[in-house]
Amino acid sequence: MLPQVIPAPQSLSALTQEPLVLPQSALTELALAFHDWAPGASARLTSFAQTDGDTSPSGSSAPAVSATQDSELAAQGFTLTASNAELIVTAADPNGALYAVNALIQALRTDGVTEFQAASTPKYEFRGFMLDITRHFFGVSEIKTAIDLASQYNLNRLHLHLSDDQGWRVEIEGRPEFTELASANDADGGPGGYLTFAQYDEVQDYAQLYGMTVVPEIDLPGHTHAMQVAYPQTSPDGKPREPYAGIEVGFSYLNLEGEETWQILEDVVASLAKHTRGTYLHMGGDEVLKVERPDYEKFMSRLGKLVTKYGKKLTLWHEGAGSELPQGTQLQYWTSQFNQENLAKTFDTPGIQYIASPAKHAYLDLKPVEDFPLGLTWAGLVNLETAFSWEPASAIPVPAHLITGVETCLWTETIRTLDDITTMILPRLPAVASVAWGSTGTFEQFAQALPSHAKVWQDQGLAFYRDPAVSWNETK
Ligand code: TNX
Repeated sequence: MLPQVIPAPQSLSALTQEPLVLPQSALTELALAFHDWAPGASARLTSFAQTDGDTSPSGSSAPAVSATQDSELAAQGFTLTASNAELIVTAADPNGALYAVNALIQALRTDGVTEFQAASTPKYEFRGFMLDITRHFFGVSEIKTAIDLASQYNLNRLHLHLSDDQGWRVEIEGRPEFTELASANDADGGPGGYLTFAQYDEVQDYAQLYGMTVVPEIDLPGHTHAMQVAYPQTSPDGKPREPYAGIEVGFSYLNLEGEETWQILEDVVASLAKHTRGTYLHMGGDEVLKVERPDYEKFMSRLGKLVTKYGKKLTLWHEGAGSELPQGTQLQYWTSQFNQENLAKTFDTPGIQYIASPAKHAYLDLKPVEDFPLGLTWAGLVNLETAFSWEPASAIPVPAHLITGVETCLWTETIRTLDDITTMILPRLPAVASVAWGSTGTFEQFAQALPSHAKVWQDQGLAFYRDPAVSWNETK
């Protein structure tokens, strides 16, 4: 049997029909070979070898093991030869090494796997997962589980939605009111919470080990009710506000020109830039329904300059298109409902890139079937096949050469627990991850690979959805 690897490598073939049997010592030796240059690959392989490694005596059958960095390979790419005589990895960089390890571990979890070789490189440099920790707060432990799953399917960005109407979720230097006054609330009145600087750092450490860069989002100038609970002076009417526990969107917006608004925004951007290791800050820009377009664009242009002043690059939802934006801005396309008329203005502006997150394929908060207990339906249903079978350049009205990434999003209006999170992202996250990687396999092949993955989720106690397109018979 060929290894059931997701995302499917562009090249994967059996070397022989011999079963692949690697002793634990070979895996440990490979982990050691990664140790100095690919710590995430090393850590993941070490923990796999300890829990699942074949402990049969290695004896004379131990394969020759090597792991080398090869800068000739395309970024994040790898090659892997796994036979009973040789276990050889070459990788462009630490991410490529991690993705080789992901493939190897998935192969060793495939029943009756034969000796094989694989080679693969990602189609899109940017492969993201967004978690909304605002509508319902999720802390370090749930975020780490999300990082584990996303990085096992070769995603390399963790976008955290950190502010919205319902709550403010990260500390800001010099502005303690954000977390003191505006974080103790969830969408249904739950207890909320926020990340301290130390916790934000802990999340970044863990993400970095597993090849993921954190992209923090503060959503402006709409979705700002929580900010106005903390700082009423940022509201158009300046009046105090009570915490909001509903799930409506589009009602809140800032006093766009207020001096105090901009003093507070400057503190927010300065603090976020200081504590964020990655290049990009996401400043939102979506669903600003009560502001005139020229005022919106003026605000966005000023905000872009502020982000530049603090040494970072800007990401916005695609409503930002049409504003004057700094070089290198990323626009994240999500729906055909807004701002289609301004997209083309960006196509000739040098240095504007697009991330494809079309809701009708990539939003994992949408229900997979009508009667699903969790999720929303505003952009239709997203079943497993819908999440897998799409082409970014056809799914969004943007020229292919401007699309540099794919991101899948989990909004949490109806998501309250870790089980809810994993039920929504498993197995659809691996489906969108396959699109982001540019896997060439068919949906049938993908569906056939899933049961061996689901067995692992089950062993780890992770809830998942048994989409009817898959024969889940390997699992209970
Ligand atoms: C639209 S996606 C939103 C979010 C909601 C989501 C629910 C986007 C940029 N805005 O505020 O949570 O739909 O699917």
